[in-house]
Amino acid sequence: MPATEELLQEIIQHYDLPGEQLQILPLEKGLINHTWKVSRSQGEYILQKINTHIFKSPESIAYNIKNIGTYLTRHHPRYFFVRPVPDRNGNEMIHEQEGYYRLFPYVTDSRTLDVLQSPQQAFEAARQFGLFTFHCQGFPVDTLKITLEDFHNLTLRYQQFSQALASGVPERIRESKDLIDYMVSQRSIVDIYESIKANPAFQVRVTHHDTKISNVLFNSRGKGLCVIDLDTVMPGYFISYVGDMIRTYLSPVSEEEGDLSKIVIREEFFLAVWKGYIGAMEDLLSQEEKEFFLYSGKFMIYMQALRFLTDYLNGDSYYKITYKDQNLLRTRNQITLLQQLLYKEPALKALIST
Ligand code: GN1
Ligand code: MG
Repeated sequence: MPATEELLQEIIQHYDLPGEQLQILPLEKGLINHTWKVSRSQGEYILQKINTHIFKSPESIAYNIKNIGTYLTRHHPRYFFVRPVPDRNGNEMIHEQEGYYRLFPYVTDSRTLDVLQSPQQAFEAARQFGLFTFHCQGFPVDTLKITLEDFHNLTLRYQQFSQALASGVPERIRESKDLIDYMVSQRSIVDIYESIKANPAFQVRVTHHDTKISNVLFNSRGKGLCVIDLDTVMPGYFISYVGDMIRTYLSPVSEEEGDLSKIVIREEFFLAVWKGYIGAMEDLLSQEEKEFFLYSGKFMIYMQALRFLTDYLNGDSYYKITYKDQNLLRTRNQITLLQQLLYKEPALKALIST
């Protein structure tokens, strides 16, 4: 539920902010949380309401961000990290009339991108995600709270898919037989994930888990400034980072594209992700982890295809849809992307072999 103007004004009263209150305007960014821009005579802010249907424990988000913020301020004071503004009582999250809110300073001369246009932007974004984990290296990762249980647990996603095959909408199961068969045929991607979990060469690190391009702030010269939207920061593997960048930065069209011929892998964007991420994380990644750079793309694309297909088979209960069979189209889209990646695998591997 969007909040009323009155309620928003009330929330602002929790803070001790300089200047007079001028305006609160909605910012149409993001599908999950509601966001507003707060303008005062001295300074601007971003106010955000957490979506508690998805994030059942908003306090966990606040807890993680506060601890990471404190750690970064102490150990890497020059690393740019946007912390929520504390209210008069020092709280970084406010609970008001069933809703949870937080306020961020608006970073001057910053902007977000909705669509990735150049390899340089891919490089900058990959670098910022890498730098975030790099600077969190000494942070005790086990103390992070889990804000979304089993978020990137591919084993569980496969189980949910199998469950949907048993209890989903029968007509949909019949109609999507070719897609189901394909997903089953690629099950080895899950087996590899399981071997990664059992392999000590793969470290669990502080991981952002949502590398979409709009989660990076850029300045007017196109330089990456920092990562934002830390709600899904949890312990994780580097394949979650690199995988979702491969999934969302390499193709010129999004997961919503129905013309499958437009789904292609752009090699120069792959190379940019490699250079940006490895440039920041080189010293922390094991040789074995680096060898799974390309696998991480298969991991995330396959997982996303599984999640869309599972949701379709279950009657569209998770992802927002605006037309019938949208989740089926998204599944086809992601399967095509996976096939394109597999097709290009030798060329991509050659690009990054050193
Ligand atoms: C959801 O809404 P958005 O784009 O931030 C989903 C991601 C998926 C993505 C696919 C909490 O994220 O895991 O990759 O859709 N987030 C959640 O578009 O399920
Ligand atoms: Mg989305």
